[in-house]
Amino acid sequence: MIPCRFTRLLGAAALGFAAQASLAQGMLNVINWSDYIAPDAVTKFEKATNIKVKYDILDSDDTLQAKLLSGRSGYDIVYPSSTFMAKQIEAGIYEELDWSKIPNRANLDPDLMKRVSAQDPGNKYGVPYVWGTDGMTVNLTKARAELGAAAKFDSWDLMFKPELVSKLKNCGVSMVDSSADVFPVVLAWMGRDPNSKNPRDYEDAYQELKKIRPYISQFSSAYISDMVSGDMCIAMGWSGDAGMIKRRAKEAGKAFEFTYIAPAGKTGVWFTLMGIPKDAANKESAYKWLNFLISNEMAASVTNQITYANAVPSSKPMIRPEIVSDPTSYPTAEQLATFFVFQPIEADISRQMNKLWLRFKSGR
Ligand code: N2P
Repeated sequence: MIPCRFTRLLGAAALGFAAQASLAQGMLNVINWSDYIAPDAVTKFEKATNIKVKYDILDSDDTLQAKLLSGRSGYDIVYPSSTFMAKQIEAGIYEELDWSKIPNRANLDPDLMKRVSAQDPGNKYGVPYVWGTDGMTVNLTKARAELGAAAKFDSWDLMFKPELVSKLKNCGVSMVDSSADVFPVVLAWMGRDPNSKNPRDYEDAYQELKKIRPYISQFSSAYISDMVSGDMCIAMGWSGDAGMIKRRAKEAGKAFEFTYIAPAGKTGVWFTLMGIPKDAANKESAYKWLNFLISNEMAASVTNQITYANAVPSSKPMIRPEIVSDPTSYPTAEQLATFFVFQPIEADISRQMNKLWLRFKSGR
């Protein structure tokens, strides 16, 4: 039997080694959305930097925000939507970036930086990652069978009109679990200001949503596989996910025809940013990650995999032409001119929205 003192010593040595290894190797704790990075990005980063990455998945801006506001989140890199980050910046939770540690900043699109600076003044806290629109991915093969050959696929009516969405109930209706996405587009569809500050508008939008509640099969931000398998035939969600649905369905040999609808004049553009929480334990590693992700190679690789438009114009020659030319990923200038930009939501409206959202989801 090994003497107890000896085992204790062994244990201590092992612990010492582990601590040393992680010190020498460096650590990085990342939390990002599902299907939102090139699958080999983490291993490439680990190889290039000798930093070990722990990678978690988030399912909504609301849950990320709860983690960030509850004190120490434990993350070194987070991926909020710019509208949420704007409020989180006000709450003082982010590290002011030392851009000198991100030399690839030179790659970032100046126009995009300017747009983002409306929500992150002076671009002090956020590094633009990718951007996209809200819309609907539709399995035309299945939806046509329910709605008839004459059905039109160009407006939110498909999702928000009870007489239409009720017909899709059979083949599966998915909606993002995000009040900050759904309320603005419902308001736009109703002809109201999508970024309204009037509580009355949200109450009215809720009344519309209530009518379609019986026909919604699931609330989810990770609906790609449900669309690929055919379990859902319409998903209110985001642009790049549509590209992935199309590709994965093809790879899986599914004979479905898919389309993405971003209704002209009735939907919005959003930006995902990367930020470092103030209390991050591994800030130097975090800077390396930021710089790595906006290199031409990585930015191209991310867009090639997830089909979301990135913030690095010089990566375009490396992006597959069918993605760059697809208005799902890169809306045309004419489309963009009709789209609104999602704006940060004030605390009182946000509280009201969350309350209505819970009521809506639970069917009350
Ligand atoms: C997840 C996409 C997240 C987009 N696949 C957030 N607006």
